[in-house]
Amino acid sequence: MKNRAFLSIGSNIGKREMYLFRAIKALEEELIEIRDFSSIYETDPVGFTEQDLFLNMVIEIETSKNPYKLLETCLDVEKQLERKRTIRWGPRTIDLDILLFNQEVIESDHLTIPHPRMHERSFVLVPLAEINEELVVPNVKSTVKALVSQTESAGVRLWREKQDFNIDNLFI
Ligand code: GSY
Repeated sequence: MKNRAFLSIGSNIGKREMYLFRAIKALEEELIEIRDFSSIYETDPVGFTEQDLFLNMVIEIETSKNPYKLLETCLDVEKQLERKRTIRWGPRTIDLDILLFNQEVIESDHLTIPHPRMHERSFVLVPLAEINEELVVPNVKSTVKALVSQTESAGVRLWREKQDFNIDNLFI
């Protein structure tokens, strides 16, 4: 069975855009199909604020993997991209978060879906709304559009428009 999921991708170390694109390429090599993607946004850091600006985007994927296998794949891709993380919430070459997996609600020791902070993070909601603003976040029972309108999005600025890069021929 094919599952639909949404992933958030972020980077704030080094060649940030290259890390986003390399993550997408690595996911494709792991048999994950990219169905849609957002523009890239430059975003103010949330959590630990004394760090560089992030680039963030969201992708919609299709996969036959279950959510736990998908998490393993995301962690593998982070490892491949030499993710360095010395401080919790601190700088990283790449961060891959599963936001939504079909309309499932999962709360296990290692995995929480929907992502527990997605409904309050404009760096996730703004790019996600670009893909599908009518999508319902099942645990909070709100559409992405409604959540965006309740969130301060001043720290999220369009950096590269979707139409200005070719997901099938990424420059990395
Ligand atoms: O959870 C994702 C990593 N992260 C980010 C991020 O990707 N973007 C911004 N703007 N702030 C962040 N804080 C953390 S932690």
